Amino acid sequence: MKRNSKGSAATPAILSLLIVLLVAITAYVFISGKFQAPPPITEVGKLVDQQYVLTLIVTSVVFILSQLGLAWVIFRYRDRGQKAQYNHGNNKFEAIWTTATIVLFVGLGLMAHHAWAVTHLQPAGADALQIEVTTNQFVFNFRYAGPDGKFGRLDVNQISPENGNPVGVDSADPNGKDDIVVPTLTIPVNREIELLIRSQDVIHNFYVRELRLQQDAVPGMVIPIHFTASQTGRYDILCTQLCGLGHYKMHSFLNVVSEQDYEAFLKQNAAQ
Ligand SMILES: [Cu+2]
Repeated sequence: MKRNSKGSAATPAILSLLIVLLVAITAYVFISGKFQAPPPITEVGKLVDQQYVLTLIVTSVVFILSQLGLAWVIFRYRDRGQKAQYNHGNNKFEAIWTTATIVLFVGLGLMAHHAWAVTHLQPAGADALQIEVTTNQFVFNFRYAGPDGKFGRLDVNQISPENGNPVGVDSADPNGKDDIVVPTLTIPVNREIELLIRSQDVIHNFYVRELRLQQDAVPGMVIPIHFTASQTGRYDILCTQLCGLGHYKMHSFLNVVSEQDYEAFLKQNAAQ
């Protein structure tokens, strides 16, 4: 069918402006800094943030240019009654943007490798303070080895929150007599901590925003993570796996305290 009539300029103009507006709102959300995560309290957390900002800058440039390009093309090539033109692609352009994308993503991945490796590939130091984290619907429990430095054996048949033994420390094991089990995590500042993460039922998660660390707790596995917090304070521990109806209230606290306060915490709980 032959057409000579021009299409309305208002439709492409509105669509182009809408795209520009959405780009501006998206940019504002990030640039305003109103939705930022709280500052990190570990060196690794700072590396993670640097990587995040770098990735955000690179992807923002691509996002903004491509969306503004789209807005321009929509208006520039609107229906003026002309014959529509098209082509079957351009191998040169295909090669350029595919290569650019590969270089960009592989490059960002390589740059992030250090932050990932120190957390996930390197084990904790030999003198790291070990604390066991046990999750179940819908609580966290933290176990310290006590003065002997040894965790007692666990026995599933002895799990009994009602009798003060939520993780099931075996009463027959002398190593377990001095173990401390508490519902909040207290750690000394500037000391490497290794958490041994377990679950008694379904998949849960240990997440502390300020540590920039998130690790699933998987039944049947003991998963280690390690970090060194360099700032005292009280931080939220959240479960970020939808683990059941009570998931929304599965929550605890990480208290990062001075060495003296940590000793006092151990004494206070050992006495009980
Ligand atoms: Cu959970």
